[in-house]
Amino acid sequence: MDMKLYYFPGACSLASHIVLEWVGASYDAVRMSEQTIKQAEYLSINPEGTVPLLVSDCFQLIETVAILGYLADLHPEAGLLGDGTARGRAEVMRWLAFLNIDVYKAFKQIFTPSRYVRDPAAHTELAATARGFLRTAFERLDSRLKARAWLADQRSVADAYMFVMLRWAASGDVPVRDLENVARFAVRMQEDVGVRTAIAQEEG
Ligand SMILES: N[C@@H](CCC(=O)N[C@@H](CS)C(=O)NCC(=O)O)C(=O)O
Repeated sequence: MDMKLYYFPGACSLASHIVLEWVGASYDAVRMSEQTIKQAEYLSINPEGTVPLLVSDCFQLIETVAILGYLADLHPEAGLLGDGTARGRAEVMRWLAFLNIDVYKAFKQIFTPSRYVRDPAAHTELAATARGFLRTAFERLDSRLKARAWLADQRSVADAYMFVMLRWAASGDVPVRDLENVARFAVRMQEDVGVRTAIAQEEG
């Protein structure tokens, strides 16, 4: 059975979609929406009601970090978790953790502030604080990319995830345009065939 990736456009599931392309997997992409992921049919396969969900041989996997790791482990030849050394893998995990825990959570405070504070009057302040945090986070990513093309020593799953966070920077009004190394990274990703294919499938 081909793998199935459940996604909705613009969501963090794009990172898994890109990695499916990078490893050359045979898969179906199943388009969902913010509404359909809360309906009984989907909740019966993913009670969390979130994307991404990867279904493979009756094995159902949620959590982006787990899915990215699983796909990379299925295709070690793609080298998306480093060069096969413990140190290479640790470098990838370092950036993946930073993106998934710190950066992702800060974006959630901009996009879904009511999950963090009840008082609507506090939402603007929460989003402004998150934007400040994110600006510093992207400066850190920019300085990391100063003398290198990818976050780790070679292209990895962390780059796919960072690309999604960069797209969110535009929709979440986080200023990153002046960060030259980040801008070069964005162009490199936008020109990548796998990235283009995943985006075309999601937006087509
Ligand atoms: N920790 C999960 C979070 C998954 C998640 O919250 N995905 C978002 C889209 S980026 C979603 O499905 N949101 C719908 C909701 O939380 O109701 C991961 O990293 O995969």
